[in-house]
Amino acid sequence: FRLITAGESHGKGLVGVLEGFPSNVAIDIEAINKDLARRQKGYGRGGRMKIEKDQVEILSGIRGGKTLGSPISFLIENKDYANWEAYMNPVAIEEGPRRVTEPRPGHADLTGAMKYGFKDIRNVLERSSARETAVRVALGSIAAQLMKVFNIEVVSHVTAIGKTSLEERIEAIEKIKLAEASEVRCCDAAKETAMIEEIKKAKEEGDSLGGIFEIHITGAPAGLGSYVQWDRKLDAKLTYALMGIQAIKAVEIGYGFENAQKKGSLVHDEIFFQEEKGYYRDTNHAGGIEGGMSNGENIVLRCAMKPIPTLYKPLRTVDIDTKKEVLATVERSDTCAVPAASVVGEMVAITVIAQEFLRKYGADSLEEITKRWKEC
Ligand code: EPS
Repeated sequence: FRLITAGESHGKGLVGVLEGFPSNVAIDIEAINKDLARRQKGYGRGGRMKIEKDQVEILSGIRGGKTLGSPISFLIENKDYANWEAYMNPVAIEEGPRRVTEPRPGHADLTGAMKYGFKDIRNVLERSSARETAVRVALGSIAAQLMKVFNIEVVSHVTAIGKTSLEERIEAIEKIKLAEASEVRCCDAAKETAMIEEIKKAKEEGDSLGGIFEIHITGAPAGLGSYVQWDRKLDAKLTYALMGIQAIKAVEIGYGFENAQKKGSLVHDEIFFQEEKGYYRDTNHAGGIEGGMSNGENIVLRCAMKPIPTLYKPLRTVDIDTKKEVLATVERSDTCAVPAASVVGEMVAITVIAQEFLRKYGADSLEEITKRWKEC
């Protein structure tokens, strides 16, 4: 299936379209709304999240709680549009008051305005905003509901914010799930406190913070993706999609960077077999992907998010009207959105897994897919 998202941050709303999704899949709309609410949480978010209460309004493709195989489309309303109508109306706007001419270093602002020929940077920031990730969460939540039928699930947790990071990698899914109750999605209570302190301090200083989150996918069968062509590799597809999330600057599969500094004998996961289990490994340094294919172990992905470029203590930049040195625009913003990005990452990753799953097992109806899945 393919996906498309639309919508400006302070426009009327956000729209998602999912085309090629199979029929007869039961969709719980409240579960989508729950995932949207998970994305809105997180210590370090700004004032905007107090205004919004993201919910999907399904426009097509689902009837009586089941997918039709036709394009699924939905709307997520921007409640803040009520405050922005005069500046964001599609027909006529009040020019001037909300015009932005001081591009923020690290943001799409300057290059976006140059590329599309804008004299108002607002035209760029409205779409480059991470508000768009709400749509990708809703799309991913639909994909996740399909994957759950086949016992494939996704979890995530934050492993670092600013200078605070977990000392060890955690592989136990039950432990990772504890992150759900944390304000920063961190499953270690001491680190959670330190992360919150760092965010508080950054906020006081008018600064922002990035961090790292980890995604674990359980239950994926061996053989998603393929080794036969570079652009069919599962790791290539996952990293492509995850790098498409705003502010993500690096993605690692399993112990990718650590493995690079070890001998092969310490890196590669030995293969075992048991009648009841089939093939399995006792270690998972590969992060569940070998030769561009899932190998049946948990798929482990780590993403690094840069600090948000909107600063209350702005950096130097150049005004696009005068070409004089000025301080960058100060827009209302979040101090840290790593916990929110962790939820987005989950949903983006499970979307890719669902796409590859359907490529392997068929994509018309749930019944057909189930039959193929049982046969393989
Ligand atoms: C964002 C700036 C803030 C964030 C926003 C992303 O919005 P505003 O400018 O309205 O205060 O809250 O994130 C969301 C709206 C969201 O839903 O995640 C930005 O510039 O990227």
